[in-house]
Amino acid sequence: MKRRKFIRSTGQVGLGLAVASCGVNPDREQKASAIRASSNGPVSICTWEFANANQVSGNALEKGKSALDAAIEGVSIEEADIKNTTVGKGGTPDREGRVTLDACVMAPDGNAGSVVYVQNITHVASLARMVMEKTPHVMLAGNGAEEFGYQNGFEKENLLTEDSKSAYKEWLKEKDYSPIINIENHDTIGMLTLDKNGDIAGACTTSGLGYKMAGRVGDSPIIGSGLYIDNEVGGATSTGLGEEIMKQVGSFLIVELMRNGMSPSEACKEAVMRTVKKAKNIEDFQIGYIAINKAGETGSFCLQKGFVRMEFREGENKRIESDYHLKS
Ligand code: SD4
Repeated sequence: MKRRKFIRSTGQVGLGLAVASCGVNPDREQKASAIRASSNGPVSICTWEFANANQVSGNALEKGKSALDAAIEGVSIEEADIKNTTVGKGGTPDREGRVTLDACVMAPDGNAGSVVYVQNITHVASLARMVMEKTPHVMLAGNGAEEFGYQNGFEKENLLTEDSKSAYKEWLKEKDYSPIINIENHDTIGMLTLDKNGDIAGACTTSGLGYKMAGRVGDSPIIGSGLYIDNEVGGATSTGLGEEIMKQVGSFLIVELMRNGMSPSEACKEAVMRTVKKAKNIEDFQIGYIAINKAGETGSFCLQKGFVRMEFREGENKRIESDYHLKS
């Protein structure tokens, strides 16, 4: 058996056992299969107020493009926007002044691709897709990912813009590392799409935490943490302090909770509550999740006030404020 096939099949066995051991409630299972049977696409949702990106994705879906094509088209808008200092070109650098990008994608067939620590390519979600489609691997890092990109037509670019460079020079004066909740450090774009065929895909792309340690990689490119799709159930993606999201494998957790009957909002809330139970200093950071199920129902939940999602449905692109845990 080929390695990839082996991994996929053992993964499925593992999942089956996990579900069996939690005990599937027959009512919930019935509800879940009814939801799976009635898809209401197309729908596109994304983290934060990336209205333009979500509109582009929504328009692509309306034109009949696939969920994966639409998600990547959508997030590419933010990767190319040099005014956005948390995604793609123009992203805030690490403490050594290097911009390092992370991204992943997941397709309706369960395939996944990811790149981490990419320093000279803007469209890392497309690069992650290429890893998924053209290599026997899921994740490529650093120079290897870049070399693979150049061999496949990606352009080498300097991602540090003049604005990011001067902000970095300012930062060097104090070298203070205290992320500001909901501001510069928390604008990763995670996007989930449900196309006209009822298929679900997603993409997540970021420059990670601003002024992070050299070599640091967050949740965004980690399949299961920053993004997870199971086309039989739904998808989830995250934003916020990656260290806390990774510890709960948050996006995978949300999809499994939806599989067992929770609505997207309930599942996002439960994932945040796992962090609330275990993490220290929850007042000092933000985490937020968005999710979609097979019926096109969506939801979100976050730790602190201030997280929003965009939602495109029936030609309308709406800003929706997320419910949150820390209410004073
Ligand atoms: C990270 N989760 O690298 C990302 C940061 C983020 O909005 O979401 N910013 O930890």
